[in-house]
Amino acid sequence: MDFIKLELDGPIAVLTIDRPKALNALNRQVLTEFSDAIGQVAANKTTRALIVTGGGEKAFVAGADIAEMAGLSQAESTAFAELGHRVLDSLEGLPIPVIAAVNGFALGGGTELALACDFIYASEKAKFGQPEVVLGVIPGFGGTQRLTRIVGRARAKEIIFTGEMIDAAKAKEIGLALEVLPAAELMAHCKKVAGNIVKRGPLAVAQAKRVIDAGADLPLQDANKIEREGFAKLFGTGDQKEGMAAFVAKRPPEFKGN
Ligand code: DAK
Repeated sequence: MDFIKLELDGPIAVLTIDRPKALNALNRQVLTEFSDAIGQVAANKTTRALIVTGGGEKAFVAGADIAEMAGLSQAESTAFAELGHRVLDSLEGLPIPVIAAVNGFALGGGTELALACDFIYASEKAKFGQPEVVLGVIPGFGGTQRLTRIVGRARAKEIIFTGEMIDAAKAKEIGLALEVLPAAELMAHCKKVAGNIVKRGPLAVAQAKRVIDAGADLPLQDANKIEREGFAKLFGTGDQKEGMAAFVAKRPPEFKGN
């Protein structure tokens, strides 16, 4: 892979979009490599959390590659949008927690990529935005939908209609980023949070993610039914037995994810 670095050792994987000369902009090659990397993460049974970040000092991802998009026909633009959606859907669908470490510009497809992660931590240098209207188009990788679900309809419209960037503090204020860290502390913070998650029951964390996501857009009663089913599925697993036996024996659990 030319533009993706994937560290797969240990329980916390780190995926870096590494095309700093173009501020990590997403062209078809980057998206295709990203897709391959997600496949590798999914296939690696020792990986229990993933951190996604951008290479270099300036950017997380400065959007879809404008130079490549400029020449697309309508049919090619449909294929490009489908590729982007497919990749972000597979990122969002990973059964393990995915943390976005937004270390700089996250514009257009960059904000959309971060939104497909489970949550976002931002460096003080981060800038978010959906500047597609500046280019005469609209968000094409899910931004109109995922951003609206996170920050609400009016705030999403403000961001998308104006195309203006917002800084990390504003992103935190509107619930887009969970925390803002000094740049030098961002990865350590993400690894600390991921480290806490990977100590927990892996089947339980995966089930919690599935249930939260599956229920998010359903009426409460239907969503609660999904929770009840997810809760019941964990009973009888090795992790449930181990977690409860360890509590009773006053020792730390040793989960095996079975
Ligand atoms: N694409 C391609 N190259 C990019 C890029 C991008 N998005 N962003 C930056 N670069 C390149 C620059 O061209 C420059 O290349 P060289 O000139 O050195 O060869 C290099 O990265 C460094 O950038 P700057 O020199 O501009 O750096 P500055 O610090 O001065 O400015 C900036 C940083 C982030 C403010 C600026 O680079 C910028 O405004 N970048 C563009 C941000 C942006 O508008 N991103 C695109 C968002 S729109 C769809 C599918 C997808 C989408 C829409 C529709 N369909 C198919 C329906 C998604 C669209 C988007 O993501």
